[in-house]
Amino acid sequence: MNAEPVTRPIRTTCPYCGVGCGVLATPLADGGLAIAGDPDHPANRGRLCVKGSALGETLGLGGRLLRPQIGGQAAEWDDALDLVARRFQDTIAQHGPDSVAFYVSGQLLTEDYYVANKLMKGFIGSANIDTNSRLCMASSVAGHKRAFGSDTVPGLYEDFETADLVVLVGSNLAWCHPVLYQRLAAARDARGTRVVVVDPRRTATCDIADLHLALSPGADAALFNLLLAEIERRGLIAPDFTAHVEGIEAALAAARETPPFSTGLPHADLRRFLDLWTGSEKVVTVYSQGINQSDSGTDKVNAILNCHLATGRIGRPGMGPFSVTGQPNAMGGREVGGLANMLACHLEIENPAHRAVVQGFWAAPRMADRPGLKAVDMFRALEEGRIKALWIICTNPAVSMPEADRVARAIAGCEFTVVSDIMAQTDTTRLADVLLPATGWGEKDGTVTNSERRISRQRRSLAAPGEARDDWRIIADVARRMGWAEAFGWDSPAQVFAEYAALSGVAGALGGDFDISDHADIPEPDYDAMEPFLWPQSAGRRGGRFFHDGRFHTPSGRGRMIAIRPPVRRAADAALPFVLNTGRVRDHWHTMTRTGRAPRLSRHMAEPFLELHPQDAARLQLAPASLAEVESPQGRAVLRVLVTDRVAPGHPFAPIHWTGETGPTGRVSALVPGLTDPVSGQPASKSAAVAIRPFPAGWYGFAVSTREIGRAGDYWAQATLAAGQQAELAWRDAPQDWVAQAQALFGLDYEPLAMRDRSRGLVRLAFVRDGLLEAALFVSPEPVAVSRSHLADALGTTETADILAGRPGAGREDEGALVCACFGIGANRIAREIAAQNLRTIDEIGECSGAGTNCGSCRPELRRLLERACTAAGA
Ligand SMILES: Nc1nc2c(c(=O)[nH]1)N[C@H]1C(S)=C(S)[C@@H](COP(=O)(O)OP(=O)(O)OC[C@H]3O[C@@H](n4cnc5c(=O)[nH]c(N)nc54)[C@H](O)[C@@H]3O)O[C@H]1N2
Ligand SMILES: Nc1nc2c(c(=O)[nH]1)N[C@H]1C(S)=C(S)[C@@H](COP(=O)(O)OP(=O)(O)OC[C@H]3O[C@@H](n4cnc5c(=O)[nH]c(N)nc54)[C@H](O)[C@@H]3O)O[C@H]1N2
Ligand code: SF4
Ligand SMILES: [Mo]
Repeated sequence: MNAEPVTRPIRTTCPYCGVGCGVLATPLADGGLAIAGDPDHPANRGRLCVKGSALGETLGLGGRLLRPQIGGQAAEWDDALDLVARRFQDTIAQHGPDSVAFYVSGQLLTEDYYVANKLMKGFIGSANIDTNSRLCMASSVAGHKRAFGSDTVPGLYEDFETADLVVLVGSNLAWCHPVLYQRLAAARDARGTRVVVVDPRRTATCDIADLHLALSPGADAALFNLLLAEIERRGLIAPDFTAHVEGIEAALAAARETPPFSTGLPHADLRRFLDLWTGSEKVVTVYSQGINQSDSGTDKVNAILNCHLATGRIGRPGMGPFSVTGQPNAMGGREVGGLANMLACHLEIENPAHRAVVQGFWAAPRMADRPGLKAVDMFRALEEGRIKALWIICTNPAVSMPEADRVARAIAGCEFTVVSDIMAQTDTTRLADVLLPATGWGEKDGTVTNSERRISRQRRSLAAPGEARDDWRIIADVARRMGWAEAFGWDSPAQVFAEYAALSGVAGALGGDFDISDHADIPEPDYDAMEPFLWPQSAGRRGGRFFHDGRFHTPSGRGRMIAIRPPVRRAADAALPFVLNTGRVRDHWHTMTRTGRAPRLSRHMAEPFLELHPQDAARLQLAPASLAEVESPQGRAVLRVLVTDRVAPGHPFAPIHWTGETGPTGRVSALVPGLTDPVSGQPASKSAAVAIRPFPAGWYGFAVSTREIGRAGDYWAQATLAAGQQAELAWRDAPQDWVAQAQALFGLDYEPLAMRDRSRGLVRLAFVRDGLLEAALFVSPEPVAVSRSHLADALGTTETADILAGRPGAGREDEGALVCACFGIGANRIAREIAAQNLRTIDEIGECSGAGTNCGSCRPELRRLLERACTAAGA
């Protein structure tokens, strides 16, 4: 290994969340990349969170899809592309354009997205292209369009720093937009910004909250209606601004009717919120999936926008509503028209003038003239055989779609499925007829747009592995084979971007706000050198904020307030008494195809879990660390029980990251119904009605191995370690012979060291060869009590003397659960340092141990450890 730099750092952008941090990637002699934050990028000014910092660890070629496959066999590119083009052509010829579909992703680059959208909407002549952004941003898009007439985020990140009050609604910013969270936390330290978190769950984000409103799930529209009524009562409606807004009377009337007890909040908390919001002119209301992923998500968005429109607190420094985007290019996808109900450049598919303009620009033979199928309906149409050929690009719907089991069956049953991915084995690639290897982050060139409308370059720093090709090129190659060589004849992503920028100028001339025509026909060197910029960027306009001038994109030119009637909550079905909330953990990204490969990112949360309130746990007789079986009419999951009062009784939480690859019984979207918001079509992924019962585990197991761990038992969840893998296991019934079971798990045929404690039913087996620990399996009738970090650290080493004791021997210390992923520092070490050195602040912990001083993602956890130490000391 040679970790010397071989070239200067390449300026690029992180491929994870929508903060869109600039990254400096330095190619190393050993083929890897050194990763650092780009001090010159306006989104992060040098900061990175733990996922961004660990990018270099996710780039190995193990598991990559390196050649095209047809029917599971390696194939030549020409054969694969010919087959895809022919099957799509034949299907269209026989059954019409609406019998085919593309399901794409907010993780595609703008250039990839533009090409896919052009092919489907202008050339195939159907709008059956939808994106995983339907599961993510659709309600925000629909809410923006209702209120503003366009899908425009009015504000900028710097507003978080200049606001006096920041309200985070349904957003776990600390874990999901960590660098933006750090910017907010720094502003709060510097100038005392008030922070309110609105979330039924007490998340890490609450660490910096002056007020946490643990409202009843789904009660957000009621909360913001109550706020709107309070705004009116206090005379805070801004008449100069509302002169440019319609619908105010109806919205106020609906708000006045909202009963004050409909949020589930204590009166004093509600009062404090109303006082804070109405009392702070400079207020930013940030919202994310707790708002969007709801069967009334669009109404919730408009309930928030109403308050900003009524007070004129919009598009001015330090104030405005702010929808944070999830994926790195969720925003870019909205701009190119990746959703089934949009055209490119914010133009409307249902507007004949818009269609004609785009058709003319593309010289398109057959324009789609009505919206296509939205994600949930698209997979239903697949199930019913109405869609006969599907191309899935850069997303893993067999895991992430609601009713995921049903979606997986529909994909398996489709006559012809193509999947473009970077990885060979995912729950979705397994179902494909044709697999196309794509280049991934670091290997491709293009642009992305972040949450504040800033367009940045992703730049290539590594060669394409194997035969992988760029997504835009793969799609264009298929289009050329379908007979549209000229329209898809680009040679580089720069040329695609130049065409797109030119089209945006045409859209801008129609009055649209998305206009980057300064870059129309951009030459290659300028594209290479492009600096991050805010849109719009055209002859007349440059970045900045929107709507402070009262000019909107609705037909009347006025903004729109919407009368919101919060839904009446349904009584829970007695058979499905729990409302399951789902979301993300700090160190993993979605279906973990990349973050799951980094040992550093896999130790924070190593298996699928269920956060359950102590009352629920007691009633269900679920002990901490036991397993729960969760069932809904759509599916079933088995999850580790984490008993905590961070969640409310009746409202457990489970993370979304585990898959058939990493934890086959932990696929939580299999539990989620295909219920959607009527306006946006976005699924209600945060509120699945479920039943919960103890999983009857007779035996629990924990295994580590220097090689891949085979599947066994009735529960199995795997994670990557620096020296191999670990797995959590459970069996209903004991296997005949534990040694044989262990040998099968590890693919080893020799006798392990063994310890059996018959009174407690413990079996501990360690495979030691030439003094090195190759593998170990610990089993117990109770959840296995062993220091995971101790076994993980001993793996592949000669530190085997005390291995069967399950904890470090004298003179060695146990790290405990990982807290700081950057420096590998565990909870036990931090607790010891706090006690020994009498540490009082997070910064002191940092000075002493390094924890929390790099990316800062673990600072909320450090604060909790400090609090725990203080409580213990005081007790
Ligand atoms: N670490 C990490 N970061 C990520 C991602 C990742 O996979 N991992 N994914 C990225 C993507 S694509 C996205 S979309 C974003 C998502 O970012 P967030 O939306 O911040 O994340 P989630 O965990 O999905 O959900 C946010 C919160 O909504 C709360 N919630 C549930 N129901 C309600 C409700 O009725 N009302 C309110 N007010 N809140 C509710 C949940 O308790 C949860 O804490 O994260 C991005 N960043
Ligand atoms: N229950 C529940 N379900 C949810 C959510 C929730 O909160 N709760 N959140 C929803 C949200 S907001 C989102 S965004 C989705 C995310 O869900 P998905 O989009 O399904 O998740 P990812 O794991 O990001 O999938 C990306 C896939 O693209 C591959 N890939 C990576 N880079 C490239 C590339 O450059 N080219 C190609 N062709 N492939 C690439 C990866 O290997 C991976 O297989 O999940 C949704 N599902
Ligand atoms: S906050 Fe983290 S995941 Fe998001 S863009 Fe920045 S480094 Fe990447
Ligand atoms: Mo998302």
